[in-house]
Amino acid sequence: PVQTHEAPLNGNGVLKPEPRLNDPDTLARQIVEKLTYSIGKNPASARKYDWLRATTLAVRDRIMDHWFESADRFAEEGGKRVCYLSMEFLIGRMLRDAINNLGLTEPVREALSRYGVELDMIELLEPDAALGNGGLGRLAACFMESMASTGVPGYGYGIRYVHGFFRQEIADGAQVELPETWLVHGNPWEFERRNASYEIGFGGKVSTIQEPGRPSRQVWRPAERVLAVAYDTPMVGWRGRQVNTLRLWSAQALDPILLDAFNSGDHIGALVESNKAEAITRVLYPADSHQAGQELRLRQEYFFSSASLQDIIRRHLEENDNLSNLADKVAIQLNDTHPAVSVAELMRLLIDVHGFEWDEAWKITRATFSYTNHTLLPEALEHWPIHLFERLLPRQMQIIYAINTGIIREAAQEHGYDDGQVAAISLIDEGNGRRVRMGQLAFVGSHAVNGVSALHTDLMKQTVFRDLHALYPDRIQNKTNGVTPRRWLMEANPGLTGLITEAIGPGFLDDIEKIIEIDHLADDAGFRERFAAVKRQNKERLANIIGERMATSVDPGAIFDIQVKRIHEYKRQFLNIIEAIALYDQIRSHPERDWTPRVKIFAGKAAPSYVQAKEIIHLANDVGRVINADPAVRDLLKVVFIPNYNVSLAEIIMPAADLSEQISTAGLEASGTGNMKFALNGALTIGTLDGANVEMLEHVGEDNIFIFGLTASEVAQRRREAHSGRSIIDNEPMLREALDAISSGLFCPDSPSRFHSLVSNLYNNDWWMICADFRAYWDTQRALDGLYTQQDEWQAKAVHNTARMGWFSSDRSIREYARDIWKAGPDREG
Ligand code: NTF
Repeated sequence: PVQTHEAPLNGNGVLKPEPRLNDPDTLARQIVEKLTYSIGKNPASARKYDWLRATTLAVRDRIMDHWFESADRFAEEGGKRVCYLSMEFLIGRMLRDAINNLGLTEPVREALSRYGVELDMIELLEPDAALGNGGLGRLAACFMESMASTGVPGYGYGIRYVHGFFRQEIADGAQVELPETWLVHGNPWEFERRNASYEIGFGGKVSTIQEPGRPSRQVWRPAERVLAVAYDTPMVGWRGRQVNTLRLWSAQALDPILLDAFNSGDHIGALVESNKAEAITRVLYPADSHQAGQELRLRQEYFFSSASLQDIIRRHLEENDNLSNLADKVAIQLNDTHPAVSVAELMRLLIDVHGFEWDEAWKITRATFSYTNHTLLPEALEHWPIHLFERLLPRQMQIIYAINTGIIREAAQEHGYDDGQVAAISLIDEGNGRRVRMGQLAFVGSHAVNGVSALHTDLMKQTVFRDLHALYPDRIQNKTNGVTPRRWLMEANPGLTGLITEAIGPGFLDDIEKIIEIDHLADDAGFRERFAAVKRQNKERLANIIGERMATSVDPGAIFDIQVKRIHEYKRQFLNIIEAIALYDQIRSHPERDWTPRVKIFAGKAAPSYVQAKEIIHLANDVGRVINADPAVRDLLKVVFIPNYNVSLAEIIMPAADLSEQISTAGLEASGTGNMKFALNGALTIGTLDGANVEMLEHVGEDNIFIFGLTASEVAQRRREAHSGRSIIDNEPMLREALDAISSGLFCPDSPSRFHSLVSNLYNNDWWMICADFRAYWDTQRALDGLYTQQDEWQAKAVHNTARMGWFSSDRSIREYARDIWKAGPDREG
């Protein structure tokens, strides 16, 4: 049949396109059409990148139809919408995800092959959308995909950073940060929506207006205004059933140029305002688990919060008479405290702009918001100096004081709180140069507050939010994280997906918990062998990349022992490196023993200002250089640091792991999500009882996961006792020798004292329990060495891991949020 592009109009004059055909012929024709008329190339002259763009545009056309359908359906059903406010969306590449979810992977592959173009090659040219730092941002991306896949009408709101997460290079072993430029060639996935733009104010004054016969009201006259302009990206759900919207805000000056200044010769001054405005959305702050504390960061937070709320309100008023039923129609999830200023901003909009009384505004606000906490690290908790807050957001500051007064009065009058208890729940930290505590603000402004794993939620109740939890005992609940099986199994590991489909049919693709049906195949030698063969292929692919990028050859027959994540002291890459050095030592001293070959692989970025984390990267590289070149280890051990860890690299690494390192100091990793991706792809975990590892243990069973080390409460106990590493080091020769080797400059002869402070911290303090956990870690690693030589046993455990990870799907997380917090989505609406 001939596919025409003349789309008929329906009765209302709305374009009703014919459904596009998805066969390779039609796709090939349309891709070439895009190449010709949108890119301006013909197949003969087109470069790979042109094919990528043409393919993206052809796929995007197909998404559009589903997108409009979803939007029409939500509008018709009038159900509740979920708005996910997040400073970060760490999406990665989008083409493979879109065509996978639309069922177009094979037809597109076939269509391109007719022109001698390989889908797998052009996919690699798409830049990662790296609008996030790590776990928190990647979780937001998994949640967007899962909302679209489970039928939740979800809207992501965030910032369209011009420069996403920095590109990492390693120069002489050290991290170098380079700007990331994902938008330089344009972004074919996004649509600019000039009609959805809002003014955002900063600074200025608040005055009280008293009109005769009316209550007084506050009017904020900002000194500065910028424009927030929306860019929309479609988020395609599984089987394309639903397409949701990710709306990212870009800042622009109201006047692009000050013509008066320009005409009078001040060419730079004429652009000052526009530069200042655009600076707001220029760069992603690269600090993970650490509060940035800069004014620009607070501007970013308020900018995207206010724009999102104005947008939510405008849409609500298009469909409803007024805002009193806002909470019935919209649930707003605050992803960590970065958008917590929204609580004050919604109050301002309700009271100052829409004429609500305080009490009703507060009721609506609380009923609308909910808040997810992602870390307990004190250095990560956001608190802003009052003077800065007041200068930038004077009206919001007034509102925060008023909220605080209400909460404190309630605590004192109804619950008899004394001064000490009041200070603990106050939104204002008086002890620390007077600061606004954003966690407290998010907590009191929300009807539900959640942690991201069972352990983390318990610790939230006992630590950061102990006092607020006592005051509002029903507010905190747990929502254990999950990962999307589309990106992290189907797309990242087509080999394993194919094998599972052969074994149990495709049902698990629609309901990942059905993957449990392969569990009994752990006993089937033939299945284990095929499972191991898939792993081997994935390891070979990674080995090739390591060979190409780093000129290091690694043996795919060795254990691939992998730790990839942000570099942080609490994640303890240092412990892993020390174990590598100890092993190196032992292999050299006992060449006669039967060592199991291992490749230790690291990747991850350090915050540019985090000195210790950068030293750890340097150490990993220095140690790798020495060990990999030492003929005495006979390739029994390799240490590799792969630069520039990002989502695309993770998609190659996760399926290639035998062993997943999840070794944070217990009590400090809120959940972890890499742990889930690895296990889903059949890696065994060596880990502490931390974050979601605890629940993984419950699901996979204690025979199939390798847990070691102090528990969270033991860590807390040792810290109270001011534990130091010295006595442990004195009694543990392997540890001592490894540390001596580092201190001696063995790995850094050019600068022997490079790692002195890293090592002396262990002697003096051992805050992260590296010495305390070393022996247990070493013993567990050696047990794993032994197990690896029993391939039948190892592979059976690997199969159990894959089979039992279905529960860790972000579809399950999203269903729980929808049911317990948002009261939205298909289950609720029937
Ligand atoms: C991270 N937090 C936690 O460190 C991880 O354990 C967790 O899996 C993810 O959040 C997702 O919940 C952060 O990234 C931040 F920024 F809050 F520190």
